[in-house]
Amino acid sequence: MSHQPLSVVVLISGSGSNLQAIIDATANDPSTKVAAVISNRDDAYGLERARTAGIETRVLNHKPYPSREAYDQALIELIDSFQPGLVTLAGFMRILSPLFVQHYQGRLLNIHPSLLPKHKGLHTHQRALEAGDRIHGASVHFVTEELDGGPVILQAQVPVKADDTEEQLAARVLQQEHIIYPQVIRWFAEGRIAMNGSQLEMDEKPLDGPVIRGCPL
Ligand code: NHR
Ligand code: GAR
Repeated sequence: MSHQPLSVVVLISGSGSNLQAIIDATANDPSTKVAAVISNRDDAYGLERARTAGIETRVLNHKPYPSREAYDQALIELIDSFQPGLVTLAGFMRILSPLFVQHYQGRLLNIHPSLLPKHKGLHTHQRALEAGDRIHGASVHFVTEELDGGPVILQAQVPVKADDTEEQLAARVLQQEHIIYPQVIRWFAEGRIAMNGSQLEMDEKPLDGPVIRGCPL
């Protein structure tokens, strides 16, 4: 007996390299299907990647909406028209209101380019360099109302090298993002991870800290 595949809606704002990693990982995986890609920007390159893969795309521009809540309500209606079991933020650059987050509680994931709880918010690579961090990385977490504050499922560490530029460091982190985001989506599709209230569970047991992929050499 096989289940219906997990249907995933991916939200993007830009290049969509994480989207590409998700597309590639799910292409030969009958357990998961990308139902649609939604961008708040019509010039996001990720839309092109989705079209190339034969995936439905939609653009919902936030600019004409009078408030964050009005936009988020429209976004909910658009997403729900695809009836997803999982919604993933992949370089989606809009903060989401409590109304949105509550609607998708337990089935909304984000990838954030830092070792949370360090460097929440934007410009994480620059801030890791300024802080003199020796290790940096990326985190996949369930989204809660607290920005970049939801329970972290999986992190990948990368070394910060002595003369790193922001771009070099970002590229090293991004490479790991492309491994860990599809991994977490696979775990979700297999029913291995869940958020119960605010408690993260893996294999039906509480998981009180993230799984960590150590520093590659
Ligand atoms: N929403 C909630 N409620 N919780 C989270 O954890 C969220 C979220 C929405 C997005 C991604 C996030 C990141 O991983 C994310 C996590 C955008 C901003 C931001 O300041 C901050 C964090 C994240 C995404 N956005 C500006 C805004 O006013 C716009 C910036 C721009 O357009 O360039 O929305 O880092
Ligand atoms: C990724 O590094 C992702 O972690 C980050 O933006 C990049 C998107 O790249 N997300 C955020 O900073 C969210 N605020 P991509 O479009 O190529 O996947």
